[in-house]
Amino acid sequence: MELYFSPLACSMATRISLYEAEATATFIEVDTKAKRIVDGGSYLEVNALGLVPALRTDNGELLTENAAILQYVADAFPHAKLAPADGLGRVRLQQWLCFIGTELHTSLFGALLDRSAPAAMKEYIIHKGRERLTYLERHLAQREQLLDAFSVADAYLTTVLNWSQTTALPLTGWPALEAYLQRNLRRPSVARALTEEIALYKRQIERRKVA
Ligand SMILES: N[C@@H](CCC(=O)N[C@@H](CS)C(=O)NCC(=O)O)C(=O)O
Repeated sequence: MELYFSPLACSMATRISLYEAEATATFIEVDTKAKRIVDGGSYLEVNALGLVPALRTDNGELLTENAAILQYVADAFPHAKLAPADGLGRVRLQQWLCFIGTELHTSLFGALLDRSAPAAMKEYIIHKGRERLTYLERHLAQREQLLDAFSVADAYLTTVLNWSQTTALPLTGWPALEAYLQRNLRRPSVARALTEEIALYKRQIERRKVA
């Protein structure tokens, strides 16, 4: 399979999941600002929305949206146990994937990372976001991971919470979230993905300077 990704973006959740499964995949870097594939070609021809991640399956199907791609990866590599096998467990996984995607990724951290968003809007977003983080804090205060074991939802949440380090919303007021993040950053799959993507991110910054 081929993963279209941008360094340190939400697509890193899929890279982490692939590493958890020890799966082989081709990683295709995208400049989401320029909407170009770094090695050449328009990314809009792959995904008309210009968003990462996108995943090309071995059968040639193109999948988009984190929640869908992550579940596809979990199902493709069942030995990695990245999604619960029972019906209710799968619904709980979807519940968390939706929560992360809508309440944290897009409407909170995604908006805070948007340099063009007005300051007053960011203040309002932080105000609303605090409630979401407190809700999550209560859930994680008694648990190591979102469900009974590390799942694709944790790969996604770890990726998104990692952005808190560069926004005006550090996790200092949420000790369970901070502990969860630090614990997962030490997982081999996460540490490997992060090391590789930080290096690619630095190269992306250099490339943009000369462009
Ligand atoms: N709903 C999408 C959102 C994906 C998304 O926001 N991707 C960001 C990176 S984290 C992106 O590609 N941004 C580029 C842009 O907004 O043009 C999903 O869950 O996959």
